[in-house]
Amino acid sequence: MRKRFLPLLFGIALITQPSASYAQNEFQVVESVRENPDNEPQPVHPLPHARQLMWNETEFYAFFHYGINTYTNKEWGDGSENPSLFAPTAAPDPKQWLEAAKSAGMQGGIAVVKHHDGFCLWPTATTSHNVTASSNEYAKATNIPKDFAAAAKELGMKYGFYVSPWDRNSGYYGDGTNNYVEKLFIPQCTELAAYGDDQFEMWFDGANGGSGYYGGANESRSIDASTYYDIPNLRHQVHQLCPNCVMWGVGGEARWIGNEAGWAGETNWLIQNNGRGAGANTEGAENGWLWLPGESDAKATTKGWFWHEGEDVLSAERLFQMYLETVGRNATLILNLPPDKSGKLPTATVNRMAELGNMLKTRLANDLAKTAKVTVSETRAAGAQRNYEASNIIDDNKDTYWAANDGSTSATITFEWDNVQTVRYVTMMEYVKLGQRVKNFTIETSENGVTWTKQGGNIKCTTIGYKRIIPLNGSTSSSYSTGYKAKYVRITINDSKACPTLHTVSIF
Ligand code: FUL
Repeated sequence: MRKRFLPLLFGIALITQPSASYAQNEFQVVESVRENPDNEPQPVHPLPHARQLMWNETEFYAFFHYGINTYTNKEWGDGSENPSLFAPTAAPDPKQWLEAAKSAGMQGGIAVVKHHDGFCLWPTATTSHNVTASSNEYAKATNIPKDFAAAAKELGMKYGFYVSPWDRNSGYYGDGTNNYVEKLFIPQCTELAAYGDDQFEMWFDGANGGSGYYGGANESRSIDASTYYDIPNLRHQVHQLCPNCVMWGVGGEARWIGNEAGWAGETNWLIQNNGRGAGANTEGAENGWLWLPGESDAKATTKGWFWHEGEDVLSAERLFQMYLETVGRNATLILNLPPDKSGKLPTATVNRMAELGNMLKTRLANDLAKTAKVTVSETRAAGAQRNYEASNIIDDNKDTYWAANDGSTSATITFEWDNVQTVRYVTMMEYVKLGQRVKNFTIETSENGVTWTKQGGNIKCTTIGYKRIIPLNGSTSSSYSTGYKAKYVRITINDSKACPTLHTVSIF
């Protein structure tokens, strides 16, 4: 094959390369022209799957814990609950849930449709332990996956479902056979996948085993989570219907950040050494072999994941801090908003979400970088269809990027305005399609271009990844108070696994 194409390729080399360089190593030159006409940097492995990249872009989304526990004042039902205990006082209203999430600036939501108690919030064929078995009229007509998917589509939001692998109702669970996984778990996920081929995430909690009703056995059962759920087959079944659906947690395509308090490590890699439950970690692993980005799950309210009497909502300031400590640290944030017994979010939650949305807009929406002149210490040579100019950083296009030359592991990017600005936050995004690279950076401001002040306090300016937001005063809890006067902002990349790439920098 190679021999046959050699004369043609040789011709290309003659046209595109200066004679001195092709003469040194003609075949290598030919190969690189053929394979990398755009002169893109070599990827740094491991790399994300397309669905994982799309998932990362969802950034901030809601969690809705609603189910039989909403009516029994529990966090974990044991599976023995009579279905009639699920008794909404009005028709559950997923559209109202998602509208509140949207007003907070969230891009989507995940609805719990089966928790550990095994009660299904849709008319499933897999078990009678579902909404249709309740004597309540609103319950009988409930189909959360159907209504949630429809509302998300109407509102232009992303959506997905939480389906608990652990099922404390089923007599099959952990009975020493494959029955549970074959007859309930995978068919349930497949039923859910059929509620919309554009789902972005299916949520598989790691809690498993222990005591439960288990079809009346009322005993303790344990399973080996590394093999029991037949994950390869589960993924296959779901991805056939929903190719862009990231299988979270037990599914092994995105990891738990390792706490439920709404923070990720300041250093945080999108890669890890272990999949599934074992990969849970605040920082990931610099030399991991597997793309496994982190998701932080946290509560917006003061009590449980499910709604309880006397529930209060955290302040917008506290929620903004969580945002900075998760989305701003290269993780995604799934923020829980529990609907109450009426199947709606309480007014206090709705109002707080609007307040948070306004705060995000005030603080992180007016991008000053777009009005700046951007200069860089070096620019990679353009290829046939692509250039790597500094202006790509502020063009609002995630598919164009600035890149340094091969062999460079440091660089500076400087923003300059005609007039002095007040700045508080710097947001950076690597072009992670080619792998996560940056290991260390510095941010400085200057009013005159001569004297520079290092910003960010004691924050570890290590990884960037999909997104990093640095509050310049070094505080995530009171980040807005102190602004800095600057005619210049300079980002210095001090160390990187290979030549750095950035597709966006924003300054607020
Ligand atoms: C946990 C579960 O056990 C909780 O009930 C809740 O659903 C939370 C989001 O995940 O592991």
